[in-house]
Amino acid sequence: MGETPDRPIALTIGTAGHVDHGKTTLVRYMTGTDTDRLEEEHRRGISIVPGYAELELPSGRRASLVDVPGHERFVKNMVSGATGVDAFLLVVAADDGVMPQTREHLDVLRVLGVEEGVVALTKIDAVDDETAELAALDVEELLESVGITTPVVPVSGATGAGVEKLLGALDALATDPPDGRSAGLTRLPIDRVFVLKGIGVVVTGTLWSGEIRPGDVLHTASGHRPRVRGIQNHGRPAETAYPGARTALDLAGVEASQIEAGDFLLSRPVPETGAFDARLRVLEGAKPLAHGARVRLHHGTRATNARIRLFGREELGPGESAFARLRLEEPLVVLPGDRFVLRSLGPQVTVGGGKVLDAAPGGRKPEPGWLVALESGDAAVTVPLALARAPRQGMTATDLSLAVSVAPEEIPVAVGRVSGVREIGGFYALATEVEAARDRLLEVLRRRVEERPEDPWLSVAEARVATGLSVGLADALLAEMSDGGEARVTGAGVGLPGTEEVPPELESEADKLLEGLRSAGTEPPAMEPTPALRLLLKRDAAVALGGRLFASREAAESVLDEIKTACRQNGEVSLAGLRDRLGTSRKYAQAWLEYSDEGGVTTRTGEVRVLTRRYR
Ligand SMILES: Nc1nc2c(ncn2[C@@H]2O[C@H](COP(=O)(O)OP(=O)(O)OP(=O)(O)O)[C@@H](O)[C@H]2O)c(=O)[nH]1
Ligand SMILES: [Mg+2]
Repeated sequence: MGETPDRPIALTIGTAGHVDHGKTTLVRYMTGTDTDRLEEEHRRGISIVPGYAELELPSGRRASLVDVPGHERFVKNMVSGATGVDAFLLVVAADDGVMPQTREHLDVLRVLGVEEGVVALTKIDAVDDETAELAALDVEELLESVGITTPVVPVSGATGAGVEKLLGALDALATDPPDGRSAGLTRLPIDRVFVLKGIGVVVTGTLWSGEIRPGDVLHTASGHRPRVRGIQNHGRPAETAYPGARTALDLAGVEASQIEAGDFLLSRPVPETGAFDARLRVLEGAKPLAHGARVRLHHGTRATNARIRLFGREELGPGESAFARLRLEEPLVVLPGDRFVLRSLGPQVTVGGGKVLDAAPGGRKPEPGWLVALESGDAAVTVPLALARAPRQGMTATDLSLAVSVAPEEIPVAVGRVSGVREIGGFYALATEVEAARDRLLEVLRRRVEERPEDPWLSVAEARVATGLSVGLADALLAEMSDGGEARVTGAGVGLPGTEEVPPELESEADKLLEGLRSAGTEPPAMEPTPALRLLLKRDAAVALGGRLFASREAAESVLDEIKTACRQNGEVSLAGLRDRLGTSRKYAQAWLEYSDEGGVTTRTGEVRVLTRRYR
């Protein structure tokens, strides 16, 4: 899709930097917007919560600016503001140089995977050249130590010196929307919820992935399903919210009390998780992280306490990384590929973070190779492993994309390169499992024909069970076997091709048997249910009495008529009475009365039968 004039802003730049270094001043100079909205922020002269402004770049492109607070007490708000940003604007005051939150913010950004950005060396008007140069060196050293190469632009938020150059540098940033964060699924981490008079509940956030349009019904983890009434992007109505865009949604169908900052809005329900496996990194300047340590985990716009489980090691040293499990004290909506930030609980400082690999880990520790495969992102390895973890279930492109972190639309291509995995009716499954299921079903069908030639069909439910597959995958296999002429599948059941006809030998055997039953009349023979007899029963040409007695349908009708007549004449019929009427023995009369009771024609009262209400 090309650039359309109305396309809302989808590039979001987050400020970063130590308290009082001039972030808000610079944003105000560049945008005309005062991002310090709170009275308290003005009174104290510091930012407390993230603020938002729209920035026009020299090329005419526009970007969103998230202006975060620099005070060490509000790093948690900075983390929440930095979630979902595409690039950073690190602000360092030339009169102060690199300070603790300069480093910490840069750490947070790196942990979040935001490695692209520009540095503004500000307050340049307040220092002499030498001081400015020293500060610039200080910044360059910091950038080098973390492996980030980016221009350092001297500016002043007071005089506007250098701002043009800064805007040019920001304009030069790549603008790709956020990479593969579970594309296909819409996720908006909410940073603000408020009620507007005459409008209703409004939420804001930086859209992580997917698109939102008016009329969309979204989901929260708590089961609410708000409908999007309207979308705004920096105060202007928008038809679509794009990934990376600052987004305000006007919601129907949800109360302000049912939704809060920290929640995600999702295009479909995603289960919350209480634990996930990840690649965990400890920052170079941090203390070691011990197995079992409790930390503060920030994800999206939410934070919770979590405990670290290291696999087979006691601690993780500064600058080290390893696979680990994070056990959350409150569940989160987490997906593979998501970034998270860890801060220590004692002195609250950023100590590390990582990338989620498995959001639904099973067992006490991951199977060998599973996390390595997930981290490699190589679908040729991850897809078969993911399928093998849920044997015979099959997975849709959506299921797979969530499990192995490949966009759903890329799954067909990815799977196409994987041997041993096939697509069947919208499911992906291990080819060996599908073939084994096909063989099992054919075997059960063949046995069925042998054992019950008169009724060689399985019900659809029986056929599904015979495959041993999940219902969805079984149905996909049945459809494929039907298309391929391997099986006949109708609403009535599943059979082998050709089994729709009763074999002629069986047909003639049944004819002969029926003749016999008819001539036996009201004195039906006792017999074992043969295929021929079962065929007659199925066709309703014969009926079963108790004691393995079988009679023709005509005989049964005539006896029931006899019973009804007797009852209508005498109000009741006794065993002896029926015996005499039929001119038969007590044994048969008894069997017929029971048959009549069974069929709901009569009911027993004492020694006699009377007609049920239905036949009276
Ligand atoms: N001389 C001069 N003063 C500046 C400049 N930029 C900011 N200031 C002053 O520095 C102080 C702090 O500026 P802010 O813009 O609020 O700093 P901040 O980085 O947003 O601070 P927090 O959000 O609290 O971290 C204010 O008194 C500003 O007037 C500048 O370029 N030159
Ligand atoms: Mg500020």
